[in-house]
Parts: sequence; structure tokens; C-alpha cells
Amino acid sequence: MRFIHIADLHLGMEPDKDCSWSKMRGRELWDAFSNIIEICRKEKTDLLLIAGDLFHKQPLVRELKEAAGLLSAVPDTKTVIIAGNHDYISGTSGYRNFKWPENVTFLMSDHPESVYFEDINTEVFGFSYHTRDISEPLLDDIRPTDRARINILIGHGGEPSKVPADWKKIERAGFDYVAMGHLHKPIDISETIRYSGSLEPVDLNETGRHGYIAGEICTGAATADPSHSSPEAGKAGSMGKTVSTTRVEFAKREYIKADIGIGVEDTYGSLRSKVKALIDEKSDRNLYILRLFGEYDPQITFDLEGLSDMGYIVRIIDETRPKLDLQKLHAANDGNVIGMFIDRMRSSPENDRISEKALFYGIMALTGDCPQNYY
Ligand SMILES: [Mn+2]
Repeated sequence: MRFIHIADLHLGMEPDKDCSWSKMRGRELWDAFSNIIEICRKEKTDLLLIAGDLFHKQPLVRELKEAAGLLSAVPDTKTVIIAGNHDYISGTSGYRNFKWPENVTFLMSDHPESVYFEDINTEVFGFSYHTRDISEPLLDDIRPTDRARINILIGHGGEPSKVPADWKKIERAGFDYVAMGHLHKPIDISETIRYSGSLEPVDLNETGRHGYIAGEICTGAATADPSHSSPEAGKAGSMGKTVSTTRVEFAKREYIKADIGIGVEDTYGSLRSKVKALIDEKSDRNLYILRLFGEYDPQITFDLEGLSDMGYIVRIIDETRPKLDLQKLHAANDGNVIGMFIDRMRSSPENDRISEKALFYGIMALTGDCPQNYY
């Protein structure tokens, strides 16, 4: 039985709000879903698991029809969906009366239920959010009913207000695989309990490669000696089954955090060259969060907003500071207003970046331009 596990597609969201490519990213989330379905079609995947937050918010009927249309193109792939905390089934949710294609099972209940597919001997357990928060540990006590079947648990959350999870307990429950959603980082709780992570990263904190999990579970002979089964199967504790899963890097883009060092030799032009070299190295498809650090020549100005034409630069964190030899500057201005200003600013109880900047701008104002030759 071959399956694909995805979660947190957040369809309907437009990531990187206020960036010029935000709408494009919104469309790319749909493309990602469509591409996954294409993979299911090509690879004849038996089971597609969608572990919550398929939609970013309450889905519109138009969006549900769009998703259903895509899924109906793979009638031989059984799809099991649960609602997460973002697309929870509210009283007026479009999910409530929506008719999905034959191959789609939406586990709508707010309490654990299951669906059994006889032809692939697989039972999938799960439940949907009906509220934004769930503080009961509803995953902890779900147990497979028939160990001869392939048993899969699909869940969303795993943190205090989002179905807190006792992973040890869940591991002992004996599921062959637990498909988790909610955490957008791809995280493995164990060999068989995994967060797929968001299919496409949707926020600048979701750095690194994103994608889905492809897996295969094979049932051995019913009489198989458990001591001869693979370590994974041993962990799942179930009747000679072998479980193998792999992460597939699939997302079109990746958020990359990069540090760029600045020195007194740098100009705006050389900063641009550094940014260009980074983007050339890591691909212009990616989304960048740049942290600038170091000490710059106070006579140079860096037009950080001007860098935005160089690629998908989501954010620039500026930790640079002008290189100023305050000692030298102070000595040259002992007793005058500049010297007094330096004294006053240095005795200020706040010794942070803001007061440092204030000191620099104050000196600039007092010297009329920029203190020359003081670094
Ligand atoms: Mn979530």
C-alpha cells in the first residue's frame, strides 16, 4: 500500500503579505496541490492523506469545488482529509454540506472515527477540528481495532491548545504510521510519527526545504514472526508489516536566511554585488531574509529599499553600525558641544542599538555632514 502524506497547504492564503509576489504565491499554493495530485495519478498512489489546514480559513464553496475537481481526477487514489485549526468546521462551514467525489473521505466528526478500505486492507483513524482550539488530548487514546489491517492515524496539532499529544502513548498504540499536520516545519517524532510540514512554505520562519512524505507499508505473512520484522515494523508493533517512508523535497521555493557582512570598504554597489552573488548561488526562485551586520564607513549610505529589485527579498534585518572612533572624535572636540553631546549620550542608561544610532545621527547633525576620518 503506497501513500502520500501532506498537510498545511493553507489554500486561500497569500503569503508574504505586502510583497509584490504575494498573489503569485497564493496561486502557487494551488499549483502545489494540483502537482501532488498529478504525482498520485502518475505513481498510482493508493492513499493520499491530508492532515489538516488544507485551507487557510473557512473555505468558500468555490474553493471546495476547485479542490474536489482536482481530487476527482485521481479516482483510484483514496483521499482522507481532516479539518485543522485554520479550516475547522464551524457551524456555518462550507465543509458541512459539501459533496466530495467518491474517492474522498472527509473525517468530519469532532471525535475519533475511522474509514476502512477493504481493497487495500487499510483503516484510517482521525477526527476534525470544530473549534480553533482543542485542549483535550484526543489522539492519545485512539487504538487500532484490527491489527491484521494496515492502521494509519491522521492528526493535527500536538501542542497545548491544539490537541496536546503524549507521543509515547501514541507510539505504543500500534499504528503503522501517524500522519501529523500543524507544525509547518518537517519534523519526525519517531520513525513512524511524522509531521510532513507545510507543502509549500507559507511564512518567512519556514526556512529549509519543504515537501511531502511518500511511504509504503507492506503486510507480511499473517504468521510472520515479529522478531524477524524490520525495526520500523517492530516499533509499530504490528504483525510483520514493513513501513518505509521518505521525505520528498517538492516545494517550488524556499525561504533562506542569510547573513551578509559589511565592512568599511563596502559601498552600496559592493553590497549589491554581495546580494547578487548570494542569489546567484542559491537560486533566484528562493525567498530571502537578509541580515546585514558589521561596521560601515559613516560616509556611505546604503539604500536598503533599493535592494528589493534584486529578487524575492522578504525582509532585511539591519544590524550594521557606522564605524566611529568615539575616543578620537571626543578628544578632538573636548569641551565643545560635540564633546558634551558624546559625554551625555554615553552616560545614558540605555546602551542599545537605538541610542547608538541616536548618537551617530546626533553627531552627524552637529558636524553638519558626517564626521570625517574618525574610524
Ligand atoms: Mn494548523
